Amino acid sequence: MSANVEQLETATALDQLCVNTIRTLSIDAVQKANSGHPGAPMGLAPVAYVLWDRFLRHSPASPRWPNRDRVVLSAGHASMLLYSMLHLTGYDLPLSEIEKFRQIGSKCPGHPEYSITPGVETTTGPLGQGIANSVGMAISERWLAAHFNRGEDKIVDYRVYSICSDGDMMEGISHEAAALAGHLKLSNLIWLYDSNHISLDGPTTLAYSDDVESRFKGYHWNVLTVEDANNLQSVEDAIRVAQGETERPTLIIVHSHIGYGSPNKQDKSAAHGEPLGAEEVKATKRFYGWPEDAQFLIPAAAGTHLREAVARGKKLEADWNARYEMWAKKNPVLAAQWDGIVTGKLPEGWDKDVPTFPADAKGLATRESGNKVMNSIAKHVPWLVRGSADLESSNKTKIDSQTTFEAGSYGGRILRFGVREMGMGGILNGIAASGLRAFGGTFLVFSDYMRGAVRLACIMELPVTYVWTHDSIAVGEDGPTHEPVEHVMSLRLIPHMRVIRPADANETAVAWKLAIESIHHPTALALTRQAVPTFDRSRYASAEGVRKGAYVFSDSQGTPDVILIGTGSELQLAVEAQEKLAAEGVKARVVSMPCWDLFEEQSAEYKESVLPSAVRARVAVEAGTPIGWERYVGLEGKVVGQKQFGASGPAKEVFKHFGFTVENVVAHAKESIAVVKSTRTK
Ligand SMILES: Cc1ncc(C[n+]2csc(CCOP(=O)(O)OP(=O)(O)O)c2C)c(N)n1
Repeated sequence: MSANVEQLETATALDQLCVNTIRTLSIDAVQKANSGHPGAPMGLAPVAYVLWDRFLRHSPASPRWPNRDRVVLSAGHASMLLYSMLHLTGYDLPLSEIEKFRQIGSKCPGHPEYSITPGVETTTGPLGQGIANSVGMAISERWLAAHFNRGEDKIVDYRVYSICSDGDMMEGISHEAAALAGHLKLSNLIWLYDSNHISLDGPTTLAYSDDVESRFKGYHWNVLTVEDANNLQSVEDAIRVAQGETERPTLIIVHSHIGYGSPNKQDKSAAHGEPLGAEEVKATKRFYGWPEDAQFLIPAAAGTHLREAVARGKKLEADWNARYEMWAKKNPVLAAQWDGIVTGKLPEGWDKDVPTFPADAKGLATRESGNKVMNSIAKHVPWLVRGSADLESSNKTKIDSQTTFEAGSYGGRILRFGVREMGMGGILNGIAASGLRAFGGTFLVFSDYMRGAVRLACIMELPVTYVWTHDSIAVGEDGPTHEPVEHVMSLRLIPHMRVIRPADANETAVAWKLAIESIHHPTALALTRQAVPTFDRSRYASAEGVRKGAYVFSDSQGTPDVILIGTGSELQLAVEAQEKLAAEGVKARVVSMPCWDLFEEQSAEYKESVLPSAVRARVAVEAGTPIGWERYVGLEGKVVGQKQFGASGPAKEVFKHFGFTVENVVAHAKESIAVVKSTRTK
């Protein structure tokens, strides 16, 4: 028997009405889209309801209010749960968008996407990433609080919640992120873990028998359990206890039923990732005491109650604004910094101390020059924080005269990730999404460990900077496991990524400036372990050319016979080859190409001016895979690249062994010239 709406509003307690509204909205959106994941929203609706209704300090009318609590739905496949909450609590997400769930152009895409939907704090979907982001957000809150709050004058005191699932818990990144959160005693962090014992392929017992409670206790977390997700009071009690915790992050293990209320699919993986089906939707609605034919029904009482969040949020924001005004009057210098963080504006003169490096044949490694440049910027950008995955001394990522961010002392700008590259990647995204400028370092070869998070930084257009050093086979003695070969090229493949491989100290300075100026692009700095000469810029073109991705570094007299394109540490080989070829009467132009992505953004005229199409003899020199260079050298061009894994040995010998010599570049140039000639005469 199905109820009518009036009966339902009087007969059902308001809380239950709201919970079932969340459930049925999610069910209907998935059913209409004929695609999506109804099960988790059905099981978790009571948890979301309690969190949003009784705890969350947010302002739906002002989704970016800086002191709002953050909620990260790490189990991104349960996106309809989040969209239902955002719609019902009054965000600018009309029902018409929910009705277009998973359709092109909808504000309700399949998985939550940062900057598409108001109220979505981060893009989730790849399991485990969201919870790592939440750790970055909690770190940011602690840092902002330590930096800006003054005694009783507090402008930062928000909490970070994450809703996560069995899949999140299984992913390796959750281990790294949770361990660090426990170590740092991030008591502002609360994870609500949906323990429903079902994942995509079936029961989690197929592959998962972790004792999650012991695991998190081992990370020094506060662990609480809610035996029944449908018991609103026990969910509320647990969150309240978590909020009272001052020393540890809290994990609330919530036992729930996937697909709750579906007569044939509850507690089955069939409820996980496909619509319930028209008949099952009806049967489920009957179970909830819902009108079985109503779709996208929001009973007035539920709608009104949940939308009270708007007025509450306005009040919270107004109170905060008043606090902020008083605080800003007393702390004008800090207020200017706060403004910079919130608006993304850099402080006046942030780059005024960036050094210009004098010509020096011996030179220095770009990781070294990078450190000098970074420090010259860091002293003017107080909210530039950095981390390294236990490789600070190798990556040269130390910020001078700064302290470590550590448990109980959260004002330091040096983040220590430990040997946790995956966690670092996800945490950096959470930090960047919180307005701080962040960079993280490890060896370039281990960028693979970070790649999932890097890809998300690109999707989210977050200005994270990666300091990836030891950028070629010139790592030397450590051998092939530590020598990147395919990395630079494969990172170039990620849309929106700026991969910059500077050739000398002055190119490194411009590269760092670009990274810091960036608002919408992650930047990868591929830096050398070994010294590279600092070029004499009175003889060669200005390093400002890096801004265009590629530039004519050294031209020939008259039309060149061949163009030599170099990146990073191999530019010097191209320069020396140019001289050798000149001695033999061959005119070569040298192009420095530190960043493909920026070059691609230039006008056709500019590109033609650097790489004239009439000059078809070309050689690219890069100690990485040659695959892809055809784009710039063409079919008649040649690549001095690294086809196979490297080798263990002194760097100079490894380089020579694999053909990174001036002679080899000269030989390839001649070959390319010969190929062009032969095709011309045919
Ligand atoms: C990194 C990653 N691997 C695989 C998937 C595909 N996937 C989406 S949901 C899911 C199962 C998740 O089960 P659980 O987290 O328990 O969610 P529930 O079944 O409770 O909705 C899988 C494997 C993914 N989204 N991300």
